Amino acid sequence: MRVVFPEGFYFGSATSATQCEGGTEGDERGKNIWDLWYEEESFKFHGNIGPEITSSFYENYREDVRLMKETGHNSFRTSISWSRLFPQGRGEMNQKAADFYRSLFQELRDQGIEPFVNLYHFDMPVAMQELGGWESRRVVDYYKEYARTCFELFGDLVSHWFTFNEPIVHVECGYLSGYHYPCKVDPKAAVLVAYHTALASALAVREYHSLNQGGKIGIVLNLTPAYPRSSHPEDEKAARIAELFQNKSFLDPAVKGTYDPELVEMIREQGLLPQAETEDLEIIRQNLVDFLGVNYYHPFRVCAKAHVPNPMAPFTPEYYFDIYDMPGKRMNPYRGWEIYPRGLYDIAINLRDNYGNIEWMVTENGMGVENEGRFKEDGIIQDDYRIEFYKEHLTWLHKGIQEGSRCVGYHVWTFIDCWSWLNAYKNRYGLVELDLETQKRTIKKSGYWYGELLKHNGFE
Ligand code: BGP
Repeated sequence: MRVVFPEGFYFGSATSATQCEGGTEGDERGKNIWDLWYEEESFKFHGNIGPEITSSFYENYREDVRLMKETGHNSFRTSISWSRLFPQGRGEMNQKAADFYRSLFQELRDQGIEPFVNLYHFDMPVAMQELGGWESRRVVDYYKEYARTCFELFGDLVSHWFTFNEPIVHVECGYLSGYHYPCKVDPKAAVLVAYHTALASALAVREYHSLNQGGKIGIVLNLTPAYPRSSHPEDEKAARIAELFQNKSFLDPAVKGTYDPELVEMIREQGLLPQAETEDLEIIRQNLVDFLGVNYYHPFRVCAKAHVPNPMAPFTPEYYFDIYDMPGKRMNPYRGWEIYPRGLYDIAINLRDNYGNIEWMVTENGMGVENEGRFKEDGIIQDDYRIEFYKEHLTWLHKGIQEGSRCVGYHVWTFIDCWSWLNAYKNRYGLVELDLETQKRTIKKSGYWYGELLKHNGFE
């Protein structure tokens, strides 16, 4: 069986500024919340490794773009670091940062690699966090100004933009569970942050469209399809509610300009509904994305709640459902995530049938593995498990495309092993291995396989 993708399909990989760039003395970048958190509580980061050096992409990008060519990239996603470009989040711009990004995007173009550029990947500038971060309506406006500056500075080189990466993550991790700075447990703030983020995204879309640069702008969402334990009506209800919080909370405003009334009602019932200005709701309603990025790693299995929730405990969406631990599920034990390639097909069909068959692409899919050095033979990591993982996901994606879903690309996470937030360098995802000590790059077996994938626009 041959799996062949449509002509012009985008193959490539994704990374983000904080996870790969690092920096140099005198690069004049400002700090973001990850720099700050690491200074305050470095013990929380695996192996005590922080974001200062990561994969030294800031210095090595030229060499790295050449490696992209070798590993089958016709496209690549990264993000701009807001605090690198504006050390204070606004006001004076760091010219060195502007030069770096221009030169990177130019280099990609020169090598025939289409840049996909994201404006925000979990990395709030410290100066903006001090103003309240996403809890603050002012910060939403500063983000809008930052976004506009990016379009003006780089819009001649970049024609695919994303406003945010996985916005539900900074909501949940930053304001419900303590896995991202500012580590608050404050459901009311979480809802406000979610709403402000959707508004900020719509404002960036509006700015971009007003400049008529001819490209496209979207948002990257981690869509984790919710599956019920059984067909019992209460299990099915649990899945529907999980879907509302996990997926529809950002998908609906971005693609349809609306919020699902059932979700709004539940949030109201919990006393968490923010004060929304009519004008702001109108901005969300009118400024829809042109296309969608979808990150997919694992499904979400849920069931009806077994116990009445503690009425004193701070609200989380799990007030309405339990996580279902399905017997025999296939696991990536290093990351603790279930592997379920068919999920990608279900996403494709959902977008086709319920979201106007919007154009979309897979913006992340991948497998993080711990201690990969043990798979090294003849100096190359033999990551056959990763090749299998990609093949299975691509096969299901392909089926979705054949059935009419408008998916235009597939990006793996990630290009070179990168720094993964609290997990730092524990799990490696790259097509290219990084030696942390020497920063030497070595293409893995999957990297060579990916090169062949692009050449044949598919695989056997
Ligand atoms: C996604 C993020 C990425 C990346 C990836 C892998 O949620 O967009 O930034 O980190 O997940 O997950 P992790 O790094 O937590 O293993």
